[in-house]
Amino acid sequence: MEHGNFIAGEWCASGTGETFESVNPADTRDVIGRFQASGPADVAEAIRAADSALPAWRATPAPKRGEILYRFGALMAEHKERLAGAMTREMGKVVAEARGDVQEGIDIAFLMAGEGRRMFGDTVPSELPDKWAMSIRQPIGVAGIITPWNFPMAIPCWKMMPALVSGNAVVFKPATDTPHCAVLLVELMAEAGFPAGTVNLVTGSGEAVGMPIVESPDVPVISFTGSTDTGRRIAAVAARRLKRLSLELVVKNGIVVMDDADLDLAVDGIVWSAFGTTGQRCTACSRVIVADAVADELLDRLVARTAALRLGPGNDPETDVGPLISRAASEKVARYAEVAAREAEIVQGGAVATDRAGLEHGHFFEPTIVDRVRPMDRLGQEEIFGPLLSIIRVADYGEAVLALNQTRYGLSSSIYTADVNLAFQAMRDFETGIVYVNAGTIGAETHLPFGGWKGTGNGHREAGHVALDTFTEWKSIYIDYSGHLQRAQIDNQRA
Ligand code: UN1
Repeated sequence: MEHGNFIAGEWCASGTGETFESVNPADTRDVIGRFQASGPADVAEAIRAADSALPAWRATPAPKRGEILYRFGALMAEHKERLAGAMTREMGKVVAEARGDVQEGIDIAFLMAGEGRRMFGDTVPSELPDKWAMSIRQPIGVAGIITPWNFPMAIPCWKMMPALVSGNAVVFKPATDTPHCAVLLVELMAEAGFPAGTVNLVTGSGEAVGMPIVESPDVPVISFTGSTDTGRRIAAVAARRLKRLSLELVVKNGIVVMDDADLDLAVDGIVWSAFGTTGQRCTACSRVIVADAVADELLDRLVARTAALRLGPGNDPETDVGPLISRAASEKVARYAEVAAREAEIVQGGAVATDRAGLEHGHFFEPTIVDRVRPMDRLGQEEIFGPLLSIIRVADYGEAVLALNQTRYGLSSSIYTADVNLAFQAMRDFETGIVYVNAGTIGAETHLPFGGWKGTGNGHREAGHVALDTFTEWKSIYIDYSGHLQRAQIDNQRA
């Protein structure tokens, strides 16, 4: 089946006349549909539609805008099973996790719907008598939303819900690997009642669709999640045009296990964080930094648990670990497994798993554990984005902190310890936007800020009420009701 773009409230074909296929990563013979391979002219049309919708949308009271977000969240909840099934088919994650992805979209829709009635500014005393001082948020304009395939519903919602509730219109370009998930979302957004032109979907490549959005002078704010190379290119263009830009890029998350940790708990958290979503979460754990005293014991238990994980298609209830998103992704993990074989010690997995019955048409890779990685090795430094976990052995907490922070990235981290003092030191010392104590690195909730330190981002946050910061301008307003000239910083300083 062929799916259109959604522009000015209508489903339509691209002017290019070209389409591309989306396939099931667990079985590439299963073609999900054909999608518009759009070009710059489609982007221009979508931006025009968004621009025309803006005046009425920004004039709509925010609580009213919020009501549409509530309806959208409720529709997602009503269609949760259908959406999750479609997501598993297109992206590969196991159904329980696909449901979680949809749920995260629902959560942010409801959170941001509530922002329609909050959207707090400050009302503060003036330094002068008979003068009022306050600040309000206002929308920026047309927002360009460029999203990855790994959370194909949650992340578009993280970006579009705060943009829309604060009165912006959006042009949404989803990842080329998951256009069907985007179409299903936008269908429900239209049904929820977002006015024509406030939500526009244009499918296609980063070059032909993404970059024209970023380059357009009529799109003053961009939110992007993806690779650092693309992020840098976007940042350079956005800098030339002085655009607002929120970036969520490469990660290298770690879990520290101290010698007093509950090892069963740690193993549960590590296996879930490293191999859940086949290691394809921004928050996934790719390094375990473990105290020497318990390293062998932890590794034995980890290997036993990992060896028992069942690979398979995500819609099979027996499956623990689904496929990678694409052949390229699987080849990338295989290249890192070669590095591991040369530079460290593979103690579990390490190969593509297509030779097993039922897996031959998908992008399956064995959950892999590599021991004796050093912090500055390639495996300790580079993002792999797949089911490959490195073990780094350290002597004590001091070495652990050093190893954990010795990376250019900083999204999520965790410590397993029974020592309350160490737990608090970790909360202070770990250089990441998210820190967990006695839990793995994945599973952030939507009402707290989400984002990375250092090279993972550019200082902005998604989720939480601070997500509004990306999509709003502040306006400070002073009302002088004294009836005469009052000079700030001067008249109130007279002796
Ligand atoms: C991502 O992988 O980009 O914290 C998002 C988590 C999820 C979100 C991950 N709530 O694992």
